[in-house]
Amino acid sequence: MYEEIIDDLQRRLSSKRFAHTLGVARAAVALADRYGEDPEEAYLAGLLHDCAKEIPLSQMQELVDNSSLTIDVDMYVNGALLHGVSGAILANARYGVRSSYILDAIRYHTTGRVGMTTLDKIIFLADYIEETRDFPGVEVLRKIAFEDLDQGVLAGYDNTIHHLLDQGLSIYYKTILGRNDIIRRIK
Ligand code: DGI
Ligand code: FE
Ligand code: FE
Ligand code: FE
Repeated sequence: MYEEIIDDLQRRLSSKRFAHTLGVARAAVALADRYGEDPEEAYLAGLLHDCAKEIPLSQMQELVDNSSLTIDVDMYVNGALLHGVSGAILANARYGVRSSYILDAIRYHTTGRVGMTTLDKIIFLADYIEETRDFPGVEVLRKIAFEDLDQGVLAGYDNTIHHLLDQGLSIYYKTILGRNDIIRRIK
């Protein structure tokens, strides 16, 4: 399935990012099986989630400028945040994805959002737990991800926020709003 997309991604991504991409697609299928989502949609969203990750920030911004999307400035100036939005635009324009369910999962894979869909959560989590990831705590996160999807997403948020605090980086406000929303749903 999706051989043309896979070949194109292999040409456009570094080998490390390409391996990560295949890992996310596979992890997304496993999570889709566990949580009753369509495995093909999960696979495609996983394949394309980082398709814009390695283009220059100026090109990510150009994709946004030429789209109908409006983005707040905190996200617009930060490629770590903007590549999801730009990736969703590219998934549509270059790879022909028309499903807004899939495009949104790509768009929100880094920050999450208030009211995440099941596919949003699957891609958000697959990004952390895929087979090439080996940060401290990844095994625990893998276990939680297959026990309870919302608890997994919360653990993912907490991991990211810990990391940002440790590095002295800013925390995008919608990341906080997304985490608060998951906590509200768990209770
Ligand atoms: O693209 P990946 O490296 O596979 O993973 P990602 O899209 O989940 O995260 C990309 C980067 O974004 C990662 O280095 C951490 C950073 N990030 C995630 N949430 C926030 C953030 N950076 C800021 N400043 N604020 C956030 O809320
Ligand atoms: Fe990403
Ligand atoms: Fe990723
Ligand atoms: Fe991530």
